Amino acid sequence: MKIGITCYPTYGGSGAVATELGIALAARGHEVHFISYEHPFRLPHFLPRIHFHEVNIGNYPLFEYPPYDLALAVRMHDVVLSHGLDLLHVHYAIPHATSAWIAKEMLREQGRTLPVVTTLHGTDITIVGQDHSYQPITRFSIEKSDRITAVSEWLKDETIRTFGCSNSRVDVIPNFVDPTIFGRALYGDGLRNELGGGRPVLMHISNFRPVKRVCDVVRVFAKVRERVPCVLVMVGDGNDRAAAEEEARLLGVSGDTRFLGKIDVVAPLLAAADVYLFPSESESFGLSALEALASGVPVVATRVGGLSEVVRDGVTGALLPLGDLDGMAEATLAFLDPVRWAVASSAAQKDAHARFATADVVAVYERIYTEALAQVR
Ligand code: GMT
Repeated sequence: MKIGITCYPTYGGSGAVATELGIALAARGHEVHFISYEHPFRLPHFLPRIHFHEVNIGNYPLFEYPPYDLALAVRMHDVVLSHGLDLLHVHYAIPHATSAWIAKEMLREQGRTLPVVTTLHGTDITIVGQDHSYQPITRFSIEKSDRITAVSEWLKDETIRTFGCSNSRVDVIPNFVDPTIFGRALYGDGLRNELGGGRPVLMHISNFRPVKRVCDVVRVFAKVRERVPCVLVMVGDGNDRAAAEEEARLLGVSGDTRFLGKIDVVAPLLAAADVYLFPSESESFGLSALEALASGVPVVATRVGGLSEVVRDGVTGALLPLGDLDGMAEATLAFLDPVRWAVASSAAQKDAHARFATADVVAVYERIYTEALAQVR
């Protein structure tokens, strides 16, 4: 198949999933065309059967707010025609599903049908889609998609609750992880020793947006460190980084906290961690939690959104109420016991590899594509 994929190319879960999906599809023989404003961050510069088409928004002085969604629709239309694409798969409803619908309507005028598959990732439904300015167009664009997928049962329910969309079928297809990249035994102990100097390593990876509650990560770490010597490694960057750094200073733990900034290749880092901290306010799935589990790292997280579909409470990690920092610190301390850690680490890796392996999940997307093609013919 020739598949067009549109996603946010910069740091973020939906872009990571879309890019890994494109790479996996190309490895299975499909031709994949990424259409976006920048080269996706997880995409190496050359891979067979993968193409990148940049959306150019121009710089016409009248446009204080250049209409990216229109430029994207035009680029989608172009690429579909010039490369003979079979379908478009857009990740994140706004504005990608809307642009895809416009491109599809332009093609219809030319007598060409084009199936559009939309994958909902989370904040497109929970935050952006509920903003009054975007609500009606989000609902419209979701309903106009030929197939809709959501990354968790929770997000599917949330989509139906928020938007109605009762006539639309939503298939749940979870995030996935490559067991040949994320795994404890794939990397040595060198990085763990480098980061912690022999002490346990607590880790958090995100885009440091308010929804991730990065200051809570630091607070939980400070409570744990009062009882057991350990270090905290914070990976990523975003609006709340300065506040988290300040919190570490105020709590007197900045000497044992390292802020590494944005790092694209996270598998070796995760394999060097002992416990992963994920105190999010909302999380439709939690890709980084899955990547941690697949690396044999027990996850201590909040019981929000789709996280309970990913983390098995008491087995592969612990789920606590939002804001229960004492509970998260106690759960972390429990996992730092070497015997408990070994059992949880092995269970985490096995469970993640068994339920969310790339090959299995990508096959489900392929089935959805085949069905969408049959539907529009
Ligand atoms: O929150 C992020 O890290 C970015 C956001 C996105 O859409 O780029 O992530 C969402 O999609 C991920 C991939 O499907 C999910 O694993 C995340 O849980 C989800 N984030 C939220 O729901 C807050």
